[in-house]
Amino acid sequence: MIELKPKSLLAATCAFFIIAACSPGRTAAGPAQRLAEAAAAGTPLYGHQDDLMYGHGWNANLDPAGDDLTRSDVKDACGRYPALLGLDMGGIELGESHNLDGNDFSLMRRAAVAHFERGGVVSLSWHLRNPLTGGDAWDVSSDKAVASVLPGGEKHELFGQWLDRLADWILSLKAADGSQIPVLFRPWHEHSGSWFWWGRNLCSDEEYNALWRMTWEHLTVKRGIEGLAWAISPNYMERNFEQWETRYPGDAYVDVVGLDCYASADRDGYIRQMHAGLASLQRFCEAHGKVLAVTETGLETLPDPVWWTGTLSEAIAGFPVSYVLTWRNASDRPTHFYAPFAGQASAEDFAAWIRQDKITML
Ligand code: BMA
Repeated sequence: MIELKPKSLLAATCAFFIIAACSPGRTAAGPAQRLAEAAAAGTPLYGHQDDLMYGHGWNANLDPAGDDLTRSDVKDACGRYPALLGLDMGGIELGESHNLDGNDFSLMRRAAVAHFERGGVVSLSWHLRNPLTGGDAWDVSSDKAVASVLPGGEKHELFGQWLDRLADWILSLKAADGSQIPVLFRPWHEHSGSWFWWGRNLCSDEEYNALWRMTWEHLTVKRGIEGLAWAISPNYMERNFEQWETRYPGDAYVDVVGLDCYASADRDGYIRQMHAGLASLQRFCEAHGKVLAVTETGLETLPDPVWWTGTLSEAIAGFPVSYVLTWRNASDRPTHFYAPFAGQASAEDFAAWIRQDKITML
């Protein structure tokens, strides 16, 4: 959260110069301010999920201690790292050593630190287990899961432990100078759909909003995590997309409002959905003073060699988006990737898009 109250401006300005002078490789601004500036300047950050963890046919987790976190499919393709690194915390709640996609949490910590020290923004999503059924995030067999973790619910205490494990990991993200690394947190995502246990048909408006506020209170107030910015990301829906707006915890709990919307072979359909979704969220952001983003998108397997300049560029043109994140390049599934790698069909076009649309990279 950023709060620019006049009385704190002088202190904030002094802090900025002190920190900036000490840390030439990165900016002092937290993620929310950094993203707001990128949106205003028309220079969105490019983000890639799990970029430093693994890629098409390689995996840093196979030698976590020996890995120096310099490899990236995107860097291999265009010579530069994404400016935003997406990581997923799914599995931390159970105290597991690896997340749901096989990432070693210790290596993820090193990746987050390395990315921050290079000048990047770190964003955390959370595909956490279903606390009521013991199933995964996609287990929608009960519509009582959200209610069960709220105060008075049978899993409330357990969920407090889950939040503490998450908080412990975030609090362990320390820069070289010992300061807390500020991150963007994007929980309870795609809540306009009904495929996660916190989705539309699985809880009421009140329950969803209470879940968000409880998460916020726990991490920000109880555990005192500094510099945490919060992103909410409804998935695009053809019908009644604006329904998501009743599942919004309030302006005090959110910094970034982003769209999750994936492409398909239907280019025009994707562009139409992106335009409709972003126009709606842009209105919302303007009314609520929030920062707009494309929190998840991409075309799986990137078969279109000019997808970046020919489709994505048109899909976001004219919208003040602060960042655009494409999903992960799985190391163990040859057709599950959303970013170019060296020699991939769209690699040259990706580099052209970066230049053409003034996309921020590292
Ligand atoms: C999905 C897929 C899954 C993955 C999940 C969480 O979209 O990539 O394979 O487990 O995201 O990262």
